Amino acid sequence: MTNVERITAALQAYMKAEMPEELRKAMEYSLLAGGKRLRPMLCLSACEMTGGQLETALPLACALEMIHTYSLIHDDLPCMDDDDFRRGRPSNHKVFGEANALLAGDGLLSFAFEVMLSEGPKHVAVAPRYYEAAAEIARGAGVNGMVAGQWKDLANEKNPSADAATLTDIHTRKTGALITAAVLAGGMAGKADAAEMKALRAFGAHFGVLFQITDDLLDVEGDEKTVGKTLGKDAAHEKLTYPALYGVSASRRMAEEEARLAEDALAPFGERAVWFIELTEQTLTRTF
Ligand code: GRG
Repeated sequence: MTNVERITAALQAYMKAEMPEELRKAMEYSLLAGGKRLRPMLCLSACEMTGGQLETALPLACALEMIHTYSLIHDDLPCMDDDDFRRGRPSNHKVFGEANALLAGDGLLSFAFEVMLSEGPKHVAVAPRYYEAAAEIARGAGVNGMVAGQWKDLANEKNPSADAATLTDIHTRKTGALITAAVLAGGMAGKADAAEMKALRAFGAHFGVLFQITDDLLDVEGDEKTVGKTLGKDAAHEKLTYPALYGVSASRRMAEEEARLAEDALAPFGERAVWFIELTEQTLTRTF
């Protein structure tokens, strides 16, 4: 079984918990619709790279994917980005209605914390920093992380005076914070020492920017079928993005520079970082 299959199997198992059937359907519709499973993979891989047990990181990884999926459902709502397609199928609110989509997102967010916290006692003896990892995920998702980034993103639509510092701040929070939390949580579930945690943080920061720049570029140059969502929306909403501020070629060069910095940050791990290096290279040329 690959790690992506392990994550999907664990998500399916968690979703068998008792809850109203219609709510389960709405949550599963988006959670089990595919997606790259990037954040949970970062978490599991950081745990493995730092000498930890995969089972310890699995509840944290699943919680990351639930939180990420809730953010996508809410982001697609008409009151936010108003997107009709996500993960290659109609957005959650198109199928279940706005109120139910809102609740499916709320359900995934709260269930993420239920899973992380209720699984803790099983893992804390082998991973004493397990709850610290859960707190890191909460910070990444929360009021100074992803939620703050989304807030600032919406506040800066159609803002002609928005500058490079604002762009960096928005994306460091909106995309980077949960990605960084994923690798840090993996390191805490593993046996990362202080120097390795510092390296993971630096990798997360640069990889997060790289991921966001390539996301912005896909919105300009990607293929809708392959990406699985409506493209060209950033320009339509007059969003502050890398291509809008710097142009496509300069954005591509910035992505290459962030990839180099992300790979440099992995130096302390030597050969053990091979999965992260490959991921970074693939992200540079990703088509979805
Ligand atoms: C609603 C609080 C709240 C936050 C929303 C995730 C997000 C913040 C907005 C989505 C819009 C967007 C394009 C964000 C930047 C990059 C990003 C997070 C893309 C989606 O993540 P992927 O590519 O998606 O990992 P999959 O479907 O593969 O999991």
